[in-house]
Amino acid sequence: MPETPDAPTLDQAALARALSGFHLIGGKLTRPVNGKLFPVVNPATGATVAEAADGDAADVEAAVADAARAQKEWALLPSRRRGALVHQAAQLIRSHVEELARLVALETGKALRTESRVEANNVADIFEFFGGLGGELKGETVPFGPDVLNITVREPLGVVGAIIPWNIPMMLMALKAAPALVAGNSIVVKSAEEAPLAVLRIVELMNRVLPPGVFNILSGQGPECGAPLVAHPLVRKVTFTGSVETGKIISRTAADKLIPVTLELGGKSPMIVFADCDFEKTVQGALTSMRFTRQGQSCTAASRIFVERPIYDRFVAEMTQRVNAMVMGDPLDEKTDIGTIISPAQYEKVQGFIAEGKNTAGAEGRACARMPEDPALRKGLFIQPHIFTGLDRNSRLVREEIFGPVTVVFPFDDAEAVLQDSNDTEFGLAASVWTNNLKIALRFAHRIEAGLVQVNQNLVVQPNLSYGGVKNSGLGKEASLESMLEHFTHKKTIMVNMA
Ligand code: TXE
Repeated sequence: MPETPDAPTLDQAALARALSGFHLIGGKLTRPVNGKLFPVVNPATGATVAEAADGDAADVEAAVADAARAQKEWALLPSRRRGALVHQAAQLIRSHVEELARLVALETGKALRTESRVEANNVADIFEFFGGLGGELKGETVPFGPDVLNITVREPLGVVGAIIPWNIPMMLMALKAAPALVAGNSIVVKSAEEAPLAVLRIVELMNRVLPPGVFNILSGQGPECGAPLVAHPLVRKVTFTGSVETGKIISRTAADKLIPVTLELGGKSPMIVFADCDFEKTVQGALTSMRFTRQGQSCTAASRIFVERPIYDRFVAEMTQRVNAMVMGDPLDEKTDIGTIISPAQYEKVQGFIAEGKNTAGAEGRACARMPEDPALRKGLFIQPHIFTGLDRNSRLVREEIFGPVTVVFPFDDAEAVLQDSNDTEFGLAASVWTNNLKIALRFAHRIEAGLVQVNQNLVVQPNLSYGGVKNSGLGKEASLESMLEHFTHKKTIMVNMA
């Protein structure tokens, strides 16, 4: 059995093999009870890079039992001490950033320079940020007269079950685990089938500092491993990022147990561009907002772009030219801007949308950027970014989350009408408005139905800013002190009568 290295390694293939076949339960790398494995495939080459533990209810039972035991002691530590330990563990992530970036690039096909390295750094930031918040788990005193002491205290919920997806697996795990742990909960994560390795390595590294049993991770399929985790009676909170359909299934199970859930689901985010915008900055903003570097596999991707008519043609032409200049290729090559789609299933889904757009009368789909020519990438799941114009507002490409490098662009003439169009969606995750008119920017910021509206910028999630959607995009918030207090603790009231 290959051993996992202590020191950071840049040999991601060897690390992937060393992590093969394990969960991490109770501080130890553990084999699945049923002995089953499933392949982890590099989407850029089609090669199997590792075998992941194919967990089921028996592993869930073991992990939750350990987590429940460990949580009792963990909750008794002073909260600043818990924060300090999480912060100390974050330093191990920091020193392994390059290693983690290469490992996640290998399993997800996300380009190292533009995506995977950024994600790994964000993970260290998130654990450091929440590690610093241990002292903020404060309660209140409520005046009731001189002989009565009424106080509230923040208590952890118990064992948290976290189900994560594959698009930014490390960061989405960190946004759940960091506040959950600092608040005094223990956590059992179920990783995504497509990306189980880098997250396992993070949990392994952090377990060198944290007490055994507080931070556990399982790999496996959704129905066989994720569902029993959600249903386990000792799991007292579930936090999930993924599809709307799975979010609803998880919510139903949680409702039967009467436990709280946090859901981060899909999006169809509008980007609204007024003619008075800073043109250069805005075109560049369209590229980043659309997350073309992540093949558009982002819930906040600007997948509907509305451009005021006077600059519409110029905008589409300039955007097309810039996307054309992006380099698609080996995710681990520093020259690469755009890597691959995650899996054959997602590849087929995205190609289906593109074919539908191309077959729509009156629509034009511009395929941008050159497909890689390297024969080693022949089986890679590369899809050229597509910019569609001329589509009907009711087209599936306009209404459904594609989760691929496909955006649709519309001209507009009337601000009120474009506001209605922006809100004409089941989703409400993010939006951006690009204008130098503060009055318009603020009016849109207030009236767009979304959890996050950005004006003249598009930044990725910040650990200290609340993040989460409305409508079918989810329930509850991640990031920020508020997410820790509201979603990973309950407020207990203590009344002392001294009369
Ligand atoms: O999602 P799933 P998939 C959207 C995006 C994408 C679509 C499908 O549109 O095309 O969802 O992606 C686990 N009980 N997003 O199939 O199925 C599963 O094992 C418990 C947007 O990957 O929701 C994985 O760990 N768990 C999104 C996780 O749920 C279950 C990111 C996500 O898988 C389960 C990803 C069950 N019954 C996809 N079934 C975003 N908001 O960023 C599945 N899982």
